[in-house]
Amino acid sequence: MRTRRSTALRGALAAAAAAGLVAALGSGSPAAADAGAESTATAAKTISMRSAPAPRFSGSTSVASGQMLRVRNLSDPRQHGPHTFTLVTADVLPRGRKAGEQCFTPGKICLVGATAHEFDPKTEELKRQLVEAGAVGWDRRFSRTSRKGDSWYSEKKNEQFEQVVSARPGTVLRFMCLIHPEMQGKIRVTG
Ligand SMILES: [Cu+2]
Repeated sequence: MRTRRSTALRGALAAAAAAGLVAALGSGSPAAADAGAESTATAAKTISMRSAPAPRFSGSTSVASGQMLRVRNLSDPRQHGPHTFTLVTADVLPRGRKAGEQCFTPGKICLVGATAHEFDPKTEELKRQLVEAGAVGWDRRFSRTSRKGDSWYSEKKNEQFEQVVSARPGTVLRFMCLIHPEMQGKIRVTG
């Protein structure tokens, strides 16, 4: 069955981005403004959001606990719309060919994540660009048991955001894009 919800949510996000309805979030966020500053202690590791040939993540496969992890959007929003970098546990990660469609149903990660970002499909407004849970920094994953995790939303090319990796050494942080559930990746946290 074709999911109207999936199409509607994607369309809503894309429309919101095109109309610039949520543009103020990007430029107004202190976190986004600080993101251009270089980390002086240890060079930041980077994960990039890319759109060619298909939406995907690329970049570092390991990062030290306590090190900065930067996420940057190198994708043209007119091509595939906005992206999110969302930490998730393996059990909520969409799998299989139909995973994308099923992701936008109640209780599934895409809808849960969009709700955490305070995205309202009726008004097409996304009120929260950064969802921060657990300790400050990248550590908390969206999971079945504790619903809320760390997630950053971006709809502008060359926009970037960085914060410290607060997850413990030995953790494997899996991540995905709530808008393109097929965009998935993982990064190992070292000591
Ligand atoms: Cu995406």
